[in-house]
This record gives sequence, C-alpha cells and structure tokens, in this order.
Amino acid sequence: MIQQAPPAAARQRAFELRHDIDEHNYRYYALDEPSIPDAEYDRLLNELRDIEQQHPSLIDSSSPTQRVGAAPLDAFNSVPHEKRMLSLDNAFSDDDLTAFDQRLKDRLKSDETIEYACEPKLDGIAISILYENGQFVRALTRGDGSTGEDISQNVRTIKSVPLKLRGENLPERLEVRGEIYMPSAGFAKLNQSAAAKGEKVFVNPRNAAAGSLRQLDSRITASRPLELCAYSVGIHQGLALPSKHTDILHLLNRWGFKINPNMAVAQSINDCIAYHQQLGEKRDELPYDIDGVVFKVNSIDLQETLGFVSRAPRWAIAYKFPAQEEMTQLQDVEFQVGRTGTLTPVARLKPVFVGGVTVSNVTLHNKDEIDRLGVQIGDTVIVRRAGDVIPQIVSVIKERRPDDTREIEFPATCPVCGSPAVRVPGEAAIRCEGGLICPAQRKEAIIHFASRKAMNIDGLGDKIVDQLVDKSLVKNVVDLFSLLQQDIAGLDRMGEKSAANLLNALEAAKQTTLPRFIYSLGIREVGEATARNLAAHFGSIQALSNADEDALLAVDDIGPIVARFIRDFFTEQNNLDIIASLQGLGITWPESEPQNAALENAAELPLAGQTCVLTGSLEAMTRDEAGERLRTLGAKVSGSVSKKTDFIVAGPGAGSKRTKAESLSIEILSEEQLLELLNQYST
Ligand code: I6G
Repeated sequence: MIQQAPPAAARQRAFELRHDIDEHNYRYYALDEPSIPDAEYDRLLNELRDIEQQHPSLIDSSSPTQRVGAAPLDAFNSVPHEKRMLSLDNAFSDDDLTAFDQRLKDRLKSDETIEYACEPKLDGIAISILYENGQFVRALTRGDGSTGEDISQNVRTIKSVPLKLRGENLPERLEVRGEIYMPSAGFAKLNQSAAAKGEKVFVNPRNAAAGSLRQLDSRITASRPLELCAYSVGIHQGLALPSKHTDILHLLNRWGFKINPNMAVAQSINDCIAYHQQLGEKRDELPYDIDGVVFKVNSIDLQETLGFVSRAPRWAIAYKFPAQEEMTQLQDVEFQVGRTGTLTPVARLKPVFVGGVTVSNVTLHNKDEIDRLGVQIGDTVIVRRAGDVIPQIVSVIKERRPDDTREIEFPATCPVCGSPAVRVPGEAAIRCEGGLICPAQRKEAIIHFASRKAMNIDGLGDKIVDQLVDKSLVKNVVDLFSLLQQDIAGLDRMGEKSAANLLNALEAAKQTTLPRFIYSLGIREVGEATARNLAAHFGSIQALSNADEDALLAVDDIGPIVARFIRDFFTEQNNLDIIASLQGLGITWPESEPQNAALENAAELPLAGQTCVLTGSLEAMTRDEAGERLRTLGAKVSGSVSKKTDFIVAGPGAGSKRTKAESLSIEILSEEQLLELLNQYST
C-alpha cells in the first residue's frame, strides 16, 4: 500500500507538540516546577497521539506517545554491563565516617581537607540507562554488577526518564545511573486501591518499585507511580565531563534528568556528619524513603587517584540510618483486654533494634490482621518502625517457617476475668462479655477517665490504677474520689507526699469542662472531637443523656453506629448512677449554651466549613493549643485525614497522615504557615 506523505502542517504540529510535552516533562521532573495542569498535559499528548495515528510515518521511537505499547515479553534478556555497576561500602557511625576520611587522606598522603558531595540514598532499585547521540537505547538492572537484565520496555514508561536528551552538545554515548523509586504518596495510593480491590498490598515502596519493574507487560509498569533520580555517569564517549561530581549532576539535570534537590557540597568530613544529622531529622518528612546518605569525593581527579577496592569505589561511602525494617522471631502471642473489652493479640518478639529503638512487643490488631499476614507463632517476621509510628509486623518470611510453628488461637474466654469472649457480628474484634466485672476493663476505664485529655488527674498512672483495682480499693471511677491518704500512701512507689499530691489532683480535677467529662465516660467511639461536638450541640449532660438516636444523628460527624453506642451507654442504669454520683461528689463544669444559640455566628467565622488535621510536632505551641485556636476561628479539627479534609498542618515527625494527605492532594501547611494563618485572623 502506498502511504501518502503527511501534510507539512501535521508534521509541524507534531513537532511542536513533542517539543512542548518534552518541555513540560523537563519542568515537572528535572526542575520540579510544574508549568501546566495534568489535564492540559493529557490534552497535548492526546492531540499528538491522534496526529500520529492518522500519519504513522510521523512516529519516532523518542516520541512521548511511544513510552507504552510494546508487546509483553516472555523473559528479560541478560546483558553484560560495559562498565561494572559497583556497590558502596557502609558506615554506621560518625566514627566510621571519620575513619573513612582519614583512610582517604592516608592514601592520598595529604592532610588537606577533602570536599564531598552529599546525596540522600533513596531506597529504590539501581539502574543504568544508555543513550546514543541523545536517544534512549536501553536500560539494565544492576544484577550482579557485571551483568544486568534488560528492562528497557519498562523503564521507557517512566515519565521522568528522558527518551531524548535536551540540548545540543551531547556525548555520543552516555550511561546514566540512578535509582528508580516509588514516592510515598504514590505508594500509599497504589496500596489503597489494591486493598479496595481485595488485591495483595506491597510491603514497602522499595518492594513496590522492584515488583513494578519486574513486569513482563510494560503496561503494568506504566500504571505504577515510579520515578528516576540520577546519581552518576557510567561510560561516556565523545564529550569531556566536568571535573566535579556535583557539576556532572547539574549537567545531567540540564540534559533532562531529575537529581536530588537535597544534594549538597560539604567542605569537610565534619560538615558531612552535620548533613547526615540534619537529613536524619528530616527523614520522615521527605516524600520518599531513604536509608542513608551517600558521600562522594567531589573531585573526579581524586576519585580516579583513589580507585576501587573489590566491588566498591574507595572514594564513596553510604552512611546508613538505623534500619526501619528488621527481621526477628515471633515467640508468643498474648491477649490484652481493652476498655471496651476488645481482646487485642500482642506479639512477643525476640527483641530487635529497629528504627532506633528495641522492639519486643507489637500489636497484631485483630483476627483479620493475623489472617492477612498469615502469621504463626515461631515464624520469622519483618518488623517496621518508621519515625514515631508504632512498630508493626509487615510480613512473614514463609520460606523460613520451621516445622513446629503454632496457629494463633483466640481464647474462648477472657484471659483476665474468664467471661466468654465472642466475635461481634460484622466486626473484626473479639470481646470479653464481662463488662465492668472484668478487672482489665475496669482498669482501662479508670485509666481513660484519668487521662490528660479527659479528667486530667495528674499522678494517676497505670501502675497506681493496677494496684488500686487489684487491692479492691477502687471498683469504678466514683471510688477514686473517696480514697484516703493512707490508702494511697500504702501503695508501691507511693509515699505521704505523692499521696497528698494525688488527692490534690483529684480535687482539682473536679472543676472540668463538659467536653472533657463526656470524653472521660469512655463511650465507645466517642473520642475527643466527638465529645466536643456533643457538648456543643446539647449543652448539658442531661440533654445528651435524654437524646434519642435521631437527635444524635443531627450532631456533626455522628453516624448511626456511634449514635447507637451513645444511646446504649445512656440506657444503662449503672452508667447513669455513675454520672449522678460524680456530679454529687462535686464534679462541675461551666454551663454552656447548646450550639444553635452559642454558634449563631459560627458560619461567619473565617475558617467556618474548613476541616483540618494536625500531625507531627509543633514548636511554638502544642497540637492541642493549635487545635483550640483553629476551632475558635471556626475550623473543624479532625483526627484523621479523609477526602473531606481541607488542609493539614504537618510538623516534624508527621508520618502516615502526611502521606495520606499527599496521596489525596490535600494542602499541607508548615507550622510557619499555620502561624501566619492564625495571625492573619487574630484580633
Ligand atoms: O547505590 C547507590 C545509591 C546512591 C550508589 C550511589 C548513590 O549515589 C547517590 N553512588 C554510587 C557511586 C554507587 N551506588 C556505586
């Protein structure tokens, strides 16, 4: 069939579109300065696709339309690396790093300070991409360093990988090495959608990146949120490169590659130690996982003088952060009984140092989680602790399962009071039916009542409550207020002075607020925020206890399940007696008006209708204080991030809430921005 040559106008438009799309890609990935909305980008790509479909002779392999579409492979080919892909030596302490610097000085027979390039070590997959005359040729995995697998089809689908280098003065041949990784927000989104479809979730972003690159069908890789960060050059022919490593990286950036924005130059090894310390503090805020910092001698001449030892360059070192995942053995499972009777399986682990602390217990949450993990007693498990997030078991290494593992059986009776333990229909939890005859539930109810955000009884900690209940000095929260000095002074770790302090704290706690009092009652699913809404809506405990389910459903954030829990609580005579006794003992709070009257002008407040979440730590004020100030401006402060969240405030240490906000494209304010917002409206 004779093909007609495409008209000049189509050729010209295809050229313009490719140029514009490449330009937007460069701005987005290499410069981190997006220039157009995603929808506009897609429109340009579709227009180009249409033109190429009408005039196939216009298609060329570096067109942005040609990232996806190759036929699935049967296997990956093994290809030798023209230049070995090395690994890095590791340092685990400041002393290791100083010793590394001294080794280099000894070898160079010089005392001059050495300049280093500092780069975060992304937790991803190392790859090497070959370009000839600026065109993408192939991409290989590291493999064993000498031979890798050809994953070109998959790597081509990653938008931050240029198919054609920018600029004029390009090397004839150039191998760019870097890390392919999955940003935390993309990882969270991918796992959320896998979980929603009942599919297997990935254990961490690194596994997700590795699994995505290993696909024989590149359309699957294309659907995964992968990115490339370039960190060095392998072979290069036909163009002299700059004489400093950091200048080479800047050149790669101009050619179209993303390089790490946190890269820095350190003038001495002490500056490297400071960089490692600072990056460690920022680790949990970065939008991707890192496992350390790579320090490289910045001068290429010095790198060449220093050379290599076995498989690693002498001139580079990876200073690792404490691992966030470690392997250990699950030795036993015990069951803890919570305030509402839920039996929580707690895994006893062979102690393991992970994320900077020694972990010997982790919660397994419930039966569904045990089934999801497929974990048994005796298994080798991977424990993860990232930032200040509680440690958790993320997977089981089934290949290491010994013959004598045991299934985790939930007890049929409560391990504390012996009452039946039953699975509530429709819930993952198994509950002790003992209610307040169960000492465990009694203790937890008292601990909750006394906690800082409830009645704030200073000095009434877990250990004291344990003894008070075990010695039958206290059966319920009312009994706390009849304790005598000698009852308390006789307890372990207590003396006359601390007993007097506790009695004073009990007296002081009698002056409280309605939201605190409601929260302290420990009604199922009534957290601090719900207690505040209930107090604002009903204005008195009397009105709340009389409210029927319809009235409760009219309160912000209360759905049928919580409404039922609240109703059940107030229909229980024992609970009403406790409330009456507490009021009889002098527990009071300032009278408040119900919401409708009190908040008549609420809609006019500057942040009315805005829902926000506070996460991480703040410096200028506590999170509670920040919450209070946001609420006075009309904002609703919620404990969890959802599609309804308008913005979050993320301080250092913000973890999963920040990640979720990123995945939902919710605005994230720093503490500084929060202060600006508060100041803007303060009178
Ligand atoms: O595995 C690596 C991660 C990061 C590296 C590396 C790197 O630089 C930021 N650099 C080299 C030279 C090597 N591996 C061998």
